[in-house]
Amino acid sequence: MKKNRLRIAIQKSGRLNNDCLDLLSRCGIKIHLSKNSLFCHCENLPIDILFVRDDDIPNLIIDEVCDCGIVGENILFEKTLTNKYSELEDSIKVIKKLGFSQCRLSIAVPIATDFTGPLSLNGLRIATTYPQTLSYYLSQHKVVAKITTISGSVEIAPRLGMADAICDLVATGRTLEENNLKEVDCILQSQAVLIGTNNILSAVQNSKAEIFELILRRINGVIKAQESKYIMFHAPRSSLPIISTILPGCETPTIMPLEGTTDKIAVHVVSTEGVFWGTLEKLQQIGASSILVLPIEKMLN
Ligand code: PRT
Ligand code: ZN
Repeated sequence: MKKNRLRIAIQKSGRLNNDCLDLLSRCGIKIHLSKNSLFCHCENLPIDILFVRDDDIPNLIIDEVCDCGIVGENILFEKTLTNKYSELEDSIKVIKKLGFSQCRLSIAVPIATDFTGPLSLNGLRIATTYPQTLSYYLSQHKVVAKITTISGSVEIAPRLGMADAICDLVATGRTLEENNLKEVDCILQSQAVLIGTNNILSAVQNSKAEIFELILRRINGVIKAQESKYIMFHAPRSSLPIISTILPGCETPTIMPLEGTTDKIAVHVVSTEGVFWGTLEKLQQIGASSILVLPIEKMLN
């Protein structure tokens, strides 16, 4: 059954789940979700989805139970240090950064604690769910501290007297603030990544590699579309040379005549970079009007 169907592991529930399902759906992967399903047959492509805890995804790929999966870089880094480094390097490849679930793994201490650098952590007890990454950071900075590994709610450890500092994921910083903690050093920046077995992209052509390449092309298209905008506006014909300097990342614009005038044109462009209000105001300053910015749903180049 496994042979020719691509198996993708994603988180069953939690912060990565929605974005993963959304990405798969944007890639045209149709699945029928039932509440407790751990395994799902894709209806329109030779793909199966496995729903698991995020921590299990790297090992499922190392063991070749799955061909690829989506996981946070924080988990991958911790697993890299946990497994023998070369073993993981030999069997897993980061194929694509996906841009969602951005966060950072940071050191935080109670607001009243002085912190002048990593050496301030000497002799302290630090609570974390990432003992390997923390241990790596401490040894890099030649700090000797006691690592207390706990599986959740790390941020309350200092209040409970269990730890003097923590090493935990931070996104907005609100959780730290609510627990009277301050972020003092960032160990690792993280986002969701598509990982796969080392041979998934190898030259050996088989139907699995083909389906993987198709999905990868679609993922690239989805990400490019998310970053891009379709911009339409009217502008004086004479301003054409400046337009491309105002809108960097634009493909060659489509120029159309406007009924009843020869000195004004309609311009349609795809901008592959974010379009900010300042950019639109600059267009307005060179005489552009009726400016519309539209999202792009799909993009194939
Ligand atoms: O059950 P399972 O093991 O699958 O899930 P989990 O409980 O281990 O992970 P989950 O769902 O909480 O997070 C999955 C992944 O989302 C993480 O491994 C990160 O890659 C990513 N991610 C992105 C985050 C956050 N942002 C995040 N803010 N993971 C956790 N947090 C927590 C953090 O631990 C802290 O408690 O949110 C709090 C801080 O958030 P802010 O916004 O207050 O700073
Ligand atoms: Zn987890």
